[in-house]
Amino acid sequence: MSIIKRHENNPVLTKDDVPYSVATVHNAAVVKHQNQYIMIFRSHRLNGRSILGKAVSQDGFDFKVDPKPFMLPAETGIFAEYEKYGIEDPRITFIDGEYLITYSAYSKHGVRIGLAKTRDFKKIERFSLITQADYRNVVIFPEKFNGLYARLDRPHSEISPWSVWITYSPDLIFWGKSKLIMKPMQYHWDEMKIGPGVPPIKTNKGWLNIYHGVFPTMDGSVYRLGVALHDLEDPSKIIAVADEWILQPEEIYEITGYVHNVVFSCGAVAEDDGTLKLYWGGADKVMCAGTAKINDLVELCLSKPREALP
Ligand code: BMA
Repeated sequence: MSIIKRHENNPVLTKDDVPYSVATVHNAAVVKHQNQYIMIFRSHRLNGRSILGKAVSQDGFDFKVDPKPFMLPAETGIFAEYEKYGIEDPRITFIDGEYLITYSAYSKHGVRIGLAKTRDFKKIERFSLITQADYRNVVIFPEKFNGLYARLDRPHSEISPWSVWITYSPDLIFWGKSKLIMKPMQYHWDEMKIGPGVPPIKTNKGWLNIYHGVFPTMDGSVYRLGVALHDLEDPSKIIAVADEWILQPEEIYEITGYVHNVVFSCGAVAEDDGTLKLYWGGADKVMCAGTAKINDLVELCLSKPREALP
């Protein structure tokens, strides 16, 4: 039995649900805001570059897409220079009364991370570009540690496989104190690269980190999801990384699409009853949803761990 239960109506959102022209709907962040579920999803336009759309749901599964896109690449100012090739893979963290949206900004200079803020998902303010080039997958913790914001990030590396780092900031502009905290494991489902997925979820045993891991095959790379647990007070300390994945491409809409064999998550909602609603892109083409017990994910880390830094 799978630890993640796929929703019966998967895929829950596809390009056919979008009232403007797109080729895909995937890799969405989802948050609960004023008793509604807000989904900010990525779509490829028909020129191959990405934009962000917004959809709203009352139950977390049945979403209605806004008539217009939520965020397009910036046209003026410093952001325009770095978003020309599109904006991708949003993640959302609620902290100090506002939602922080991190996203990958693509341009001829490479990929770096932009940070935008909103309080109501109507007015958005682009705030800062928080990495240089060659970073993806930045998730911000929903609490500060010793007065500092903390993020998990994933710089590119040619020497060592792509790994998860932690970095801190006093103001969401200047970032430092970076440290490598988790690496892929050789000849393991995540041996090629790992990257943060869902912004960390607080549990009584630690911060739950749902990440993606990639394995190279003769038929291309396979993207799966895994879990790790970080210390509540010092999130640079990893308590345990689960040895087994929690989700892999199995359904037809995960096996084939825009890029085949991909499940990729940027968001989840932790409900008060201990259920997690998890969202993932299927084959970079559709949005899927499922549920899990948060305790089961925590227990998987604790009962079947592997080394964090092999
Ligand atoms: C990664 C990113 C993701 C994508 C994944 C699978 O490198 O581009 O947005 O879902 O590859 O194609």
